[in-house]
Amino acid sequence: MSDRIRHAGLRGKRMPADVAAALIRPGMTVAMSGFTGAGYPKAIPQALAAHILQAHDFGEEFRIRVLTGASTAPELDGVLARVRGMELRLPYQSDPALRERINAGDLNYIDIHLSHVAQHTWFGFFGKIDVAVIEVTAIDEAGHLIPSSSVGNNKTWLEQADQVILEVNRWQPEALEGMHDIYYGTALPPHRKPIPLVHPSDRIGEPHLRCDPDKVIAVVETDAPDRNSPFASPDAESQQIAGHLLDFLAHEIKRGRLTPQLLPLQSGVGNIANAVLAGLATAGYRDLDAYTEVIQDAMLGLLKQGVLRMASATSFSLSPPGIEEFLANVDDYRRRIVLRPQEISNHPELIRRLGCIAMNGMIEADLYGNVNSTHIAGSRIMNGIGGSGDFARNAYLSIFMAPSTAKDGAISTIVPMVSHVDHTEHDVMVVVTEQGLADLRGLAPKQRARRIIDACAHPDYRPMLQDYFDRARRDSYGKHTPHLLGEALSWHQRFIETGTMRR
Ligand code: 0RQ
Repeated sequence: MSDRIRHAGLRGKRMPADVAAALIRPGMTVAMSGFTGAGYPKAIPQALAAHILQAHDFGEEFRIRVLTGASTAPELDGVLARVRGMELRLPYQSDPALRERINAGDLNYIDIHLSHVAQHTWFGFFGKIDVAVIEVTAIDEAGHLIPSSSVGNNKTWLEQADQVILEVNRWQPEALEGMHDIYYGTALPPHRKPIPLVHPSDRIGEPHLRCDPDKVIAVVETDAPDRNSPFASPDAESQQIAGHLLDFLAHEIKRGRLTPQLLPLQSGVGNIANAVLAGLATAGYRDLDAYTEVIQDAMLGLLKQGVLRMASATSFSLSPPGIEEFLANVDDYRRRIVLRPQEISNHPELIRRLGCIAMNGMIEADLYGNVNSTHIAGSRIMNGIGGSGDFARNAYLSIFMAPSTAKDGAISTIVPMVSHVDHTEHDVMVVVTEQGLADLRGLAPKQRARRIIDACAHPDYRPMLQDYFDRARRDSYGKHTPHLLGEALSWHQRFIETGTMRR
C-alpha cells in the first residue's frame, strides 16, 4: 500500500486508525473531508467513536465540533451521532441517526450555504480548527495530496487546521489523479480579485491539494468504499415533473430566451433530479454543460451519451452501479469531469456569470413562491439548505420541484405560508409539481398566487387554497401580499394535531 504514499517523511507517519484517533481530544474542532457520501474519512471517525464511548462509560464528557463539506455516511455522522460525540455539526447532513439527535435538541447544528463555509472559516466565525481529517487517493513524492471522490472544503481545512490527519484510501481509483482543479487564488476582502473562470470546463488551479508535511501528525491507510444507496427508478410523479420542466425548456428555446445548448445545468440530488436529467436525453438534447455541485448516476449516463459535453462539480454521489460504470470508463470521465472546491463550484460570482439553470427539490412552497427546503412543520430539520441557495439566488433560472402532496396526500406541499423560509419569493422563478409548472417571472404577488394555485396545487387542496386566498384578499391588513396571519400556519398546526392538513 505504501506505493500510494510516495513522500518519505509522510510514509514515516503511518499508524493504525485507533492510535491516530486518540490524538483527537474532547472539545476539539475537527474539520473532516466528505461531501454527499463521497470522500469522507472511513476509519478515524469510527475509531474516535469507540474512544468516545469508552470515555462516556467512565463518566467523562467527550464531544467534539465537526465541520465537513456536506453530508457524509453512517461511518462518520452515524457513528458519532450514536455515541453522542458531537456538540456542533455543520453544514449539510442527511444521516437519519444524526437528524434524530439534532431534532431531539442534543447538539447544535448550523445550516449555512455551502459556498459560505470556507470563507466563514477564514473569517474566524467558527473559531480555531484544531485538526483536519482528510481522505485522499494518494500522496506524491513532493507531499502533494491527490484528492479522492470529493473536494468539498479540503483546501481550507488543510490550510486552517493546526494539525492534519490523512486517510489514504486504496479503494479510491488512482485514475482520479488529474480530474481535480484546486484554485489557490481566493483572498479575503478587501483584497479579492475576479475568479478567472468563464466556461464550466475552465481549469484555473492545480490538480492536487497543497499540504505542509510538518502539520501532518498521522497517516492512516484504508481500503473502504464510499457508501451511497442505489437510486430507485423514477416514479410516475417524478416523470410528470420532469415532463413539465422539459416542456418549459422547449418553450424557452422557442421564445429565443435559451438556445438548444441551454445554459450550464445545476441539478440537486434525489429521484426528481434524476428523472429530469434522464428526460434531457429522451428529449434529444446534445452538447450541454453542467456547472453543479454533485455528479450523480444520471449525469454519468448523459456524459456517456453525449447529451452532456462536460460536468463541473465538487463531488460524486454515485450508487454502487454508478461507481462500477465510472471505474469501467474512468479515462473518458476524467477528461470530461472537473472536481473543484465547493467555494468555487457554488460561487455566486461564477453562477451569475455562467447563467446556470438551477433545479432543486423543496419541502413546500407558498402562494407567493417562498420556498422551504429544510424544515418539516417549521421546526424539524430534514437535511439542510445545501447549495440550493447558492444557486437559486444567482442562477439565470431558479426552479424548485416537489410532488404536490407528501405522506400519501396527508400534506399539501403548496401551503398558504411556508413554515420556514430558505428561498424567498425574490429568489424563486419557477415552481413545478406533477400537476403543472408555474412560471413566476415578471409577476406581482397576487398574480404569482393565482398561477401557483392553478398550476401546482393538488386538486384536493386547490379549493382550500383558493378559499384562503379569496378571504385574504378581502380581509388582509395589507392588500399587496394578502395574508390572514391568524390562519396562515394553521395547516401545519392541523397536521401536527391530526396527522393531516385536510379539514
Ligand atoms: O419523507 O423519507 O419519510 O418518505 O421528506 O422527500 O419527496 O423523497 O424528496 O428526496 O428529493 O428530498 C427538499 C428534502 C427533498 C431535498 C428535499 C418528506 C417526504 C420524504 C423526502 P420519507 P422526497 P427528496 C444540491 C441541492 C435541500 C438541499 C438542496 C433537500 C422526505 O431536496 O434536502 O436542495 N434539499 N441541495 O415524505 C412533510 C412536507 C414534505 C415532507 C417532503 N411538505 N411535509 N414531509 N416530505 N415534503 C445537493 C446538496 O446541496 C448537497
